[in-house]
Amino acid sequence: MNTDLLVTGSAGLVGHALRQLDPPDTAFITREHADLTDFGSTNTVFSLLRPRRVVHLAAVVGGLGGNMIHSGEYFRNNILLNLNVLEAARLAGVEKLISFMSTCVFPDRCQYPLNEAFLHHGPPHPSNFGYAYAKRMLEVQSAAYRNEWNSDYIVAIPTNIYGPNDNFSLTDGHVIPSLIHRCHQAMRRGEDLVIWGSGKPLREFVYSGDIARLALWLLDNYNEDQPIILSSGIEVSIMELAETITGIMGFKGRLVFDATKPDGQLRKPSDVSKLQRYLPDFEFTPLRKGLEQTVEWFLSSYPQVRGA
Ligand code: GFB
Repeated sequence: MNTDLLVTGSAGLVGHALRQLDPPDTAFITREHADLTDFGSTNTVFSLLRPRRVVHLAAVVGGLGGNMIHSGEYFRNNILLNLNVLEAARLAGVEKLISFMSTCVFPDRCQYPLNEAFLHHGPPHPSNFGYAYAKRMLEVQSAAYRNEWNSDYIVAIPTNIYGPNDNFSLTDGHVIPSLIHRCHQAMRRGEDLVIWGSGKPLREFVYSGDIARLALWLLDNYNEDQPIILSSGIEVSIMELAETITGIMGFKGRLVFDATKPDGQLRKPSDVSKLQRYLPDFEFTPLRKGLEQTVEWFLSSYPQVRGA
């Protein structure tokens, strides 16, 4: 059976957004279909489906909290599943494969704005070094395969992605889903809303639906060796983010900043010039609109959400 497109990690945040785009002749696989940390299981699913193209989303991810606790698990499982997927794709004769890193894999001490060429110019932030080094090997493996076997493997580097069907865990989730979940709890219990750190860090957030659209576009139009950063380039402080979320949800209580929790990187602005060269007219979903859609999905799905 030859499918046109295989999407790994399709039960996650971007996988959910890709399903909404309903690409034709697409196999959406999840960990129920294959354990991608096991090569035999990975090779079996690729041999059966023989996809022409692959969007490789499967990853073991977490927010700041999860990364600080699970550096060994995140390194091991991400190295294994990336090694297996890119090798099984090569053996199955896949024509094009896109995989994903994220801007937190860049060096902690880096020239700003982050540029794709800086990827290996120093160690990542200590809070997520296990995940970051594993993810950097995606770029190395893609380049090595292109060099030896002419594999058309490309790598995208989104900034912080958010949206429906995210992991809403209060401990392992990223900031947006964690704050939406915690705000919902605080409203029901009449409590203050606790926010980690100082509220001063800046982040660039990108809506999952935008990444899904860009992934399909890149599959057909991008084949450079170097990765490409996917971001609007617009920074927002965690304080401002929290105020926007509480405004959308109608929270009237106090915002409390828990200084015992880490800020992580204070900022990681990215250079979006490469993407703008390729897609000068691409319109990212404005943060407020993306947050409204994410809150609406959360409230209509809760408590059947990941990490509840
Ligand atoms: O989303 P987050 O965990 O990702 O944290 P990173 C972003 C910022 O939000 C940090 C603050 O400054 C946190 O201190 N924050 C405030 C919170 N309240 C919370 C909360 O309740 N939960 C969380 N998680 N943060 C990620 C990497 O780093 O960057 C991922 O951990 C991924 O692997 C992503 O690569 C792009 O931006 O700090």
